Amino acid sequence: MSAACTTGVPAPAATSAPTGPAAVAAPAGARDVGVQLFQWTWDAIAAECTDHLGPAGYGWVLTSPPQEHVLGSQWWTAYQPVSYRLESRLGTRAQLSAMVAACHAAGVEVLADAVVNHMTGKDARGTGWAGSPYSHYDYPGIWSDAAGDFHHCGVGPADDISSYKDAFQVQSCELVNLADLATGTGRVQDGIAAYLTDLLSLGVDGFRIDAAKHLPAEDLAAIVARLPAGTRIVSEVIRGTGEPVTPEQYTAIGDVLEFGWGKDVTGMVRGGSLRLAAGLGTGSTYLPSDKAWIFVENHDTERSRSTLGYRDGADYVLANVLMLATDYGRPIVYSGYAFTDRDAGPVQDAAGKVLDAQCAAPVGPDVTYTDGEWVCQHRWTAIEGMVGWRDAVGDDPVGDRWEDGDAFALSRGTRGLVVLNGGDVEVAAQVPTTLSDGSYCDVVAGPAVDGRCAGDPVAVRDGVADVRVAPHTAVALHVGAPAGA
Ligand code: ARE
Repeated sequence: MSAACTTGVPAPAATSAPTGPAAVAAPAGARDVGVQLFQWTWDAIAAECTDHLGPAGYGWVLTSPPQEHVLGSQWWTAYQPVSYRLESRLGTRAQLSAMVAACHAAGVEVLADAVVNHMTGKDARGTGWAGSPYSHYDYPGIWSDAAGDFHHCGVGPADDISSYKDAFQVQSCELVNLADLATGTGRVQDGIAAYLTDLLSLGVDGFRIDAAKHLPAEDLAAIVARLPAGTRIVSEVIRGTGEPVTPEQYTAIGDVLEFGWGKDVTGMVRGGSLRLAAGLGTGSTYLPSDKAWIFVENHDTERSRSTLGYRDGADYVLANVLMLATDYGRPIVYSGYAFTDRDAGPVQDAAGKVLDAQCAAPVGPDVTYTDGEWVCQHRWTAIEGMVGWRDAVGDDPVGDRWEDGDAFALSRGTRGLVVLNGGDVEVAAQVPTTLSDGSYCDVVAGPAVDGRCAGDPVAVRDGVADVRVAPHTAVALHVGAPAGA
């Protein structure tokens, strides 16, 4: 974990008591788990920080893009900026500011999705969400073709990227017709830095740089150099076979999203080959751990169905358990809404404002979600339990690994043990562990209530855990959750 990843916001006082006298406080350096609350309004994120994210131990939240955008009901209108006014269908500037304050009070940092590579992809004139007029290459008072603010690569009739194997096209042509900013000019760099600085002035802690692959790394570096030192930056650079623009080119600027992890864990879990989990994050096609942010899915892979998602139920949970258990990279839990149509936006009112997210009770892998319903993966019992597990193990490295058929286990120092079963039959096993002797609650099954574990307590004797793991589930023990308290 890079130093820049350590949360700078003080953790709130624990709201739930540890489960027993032997419970051990979370070590320093914990709370590194983030959650992408896709298309959540600012008001809903504020409430979620206070009521759930902070108490559950999430360290930070990634929002959807906050700037003024084109009109339309689809989710992706957010990725077509019209101006940098902080007025969107997710909320106003005042609501955004209040959300950041509420999250910080709950010990949760806020990262905003920064769309800085391009403006709109609309060929016709229009008006944005906040009333700003625009045309494809003219954004009054901000950018214009006359000022040289846009690239026109001259490749093909529409200036669109036609080959990702050509770095010039990737960084100077248009991504799906989106007007491509000439980020090499000082004028454009100043304008983008001013937008990001405005967000920082509201307390935002850092940024996901959308479509970073499409900005030359030196242009992005010049923009980031205009921001205060320590601003958290994570670049979206998807590794593509044989492509000249690579994630490694962006690691000097900050951290980078590692798309390979979600892809590989998907194949592994779908194939029932959890014993291969030890190899996740190793090898030359992975970013170094201290630069990598990992996720099972994001809003794009959820729609392309290229990774596991909420519809995959138990397998999706297993992948999330692995992500939260590993010491490779920095994990991001994804939380969105149910959909059938790839383009469908979140539920909106008649004026187009997104309605505040509501998490129905119960939420989880066995619930059937109807279109538009908030899936609230971050509140699923197993995922929330593993966020607490990760906070308890802190920076302890992966120690012992164990495998048997479809089952896989790993320890994190002397603080935690996870045993996963990717197969179709129950696993009953004696798993070596460095946890001290005692009886532990399985936090994947849920939090202890009145001192009673939600699942079967697990005994550890002489460095061996005696576990039973149902098919396609996991058992997770940590020092902060002893049984029988
Ligand atoms: C929409 C319409 C288009 C229309 C356009 C302009 O769908 O038909 O032409 O508007 O009017 C999102 C949506 C897009 C949407 C866009 C703008 O996904 O559908 O277009 O918003 O509203 C590449 C990029 C990567 C990018 C992915 C999607 O490298 O950066 O494509 N991901 C981010 C976001 C997206 C967002 C954008 C960028 C744009 O996460 O949500 O788009 O802001 C290989 C390559 C990858 C490539 C991938 C897919 O794997 O290696 O680099 O990713 O193929 O092409």
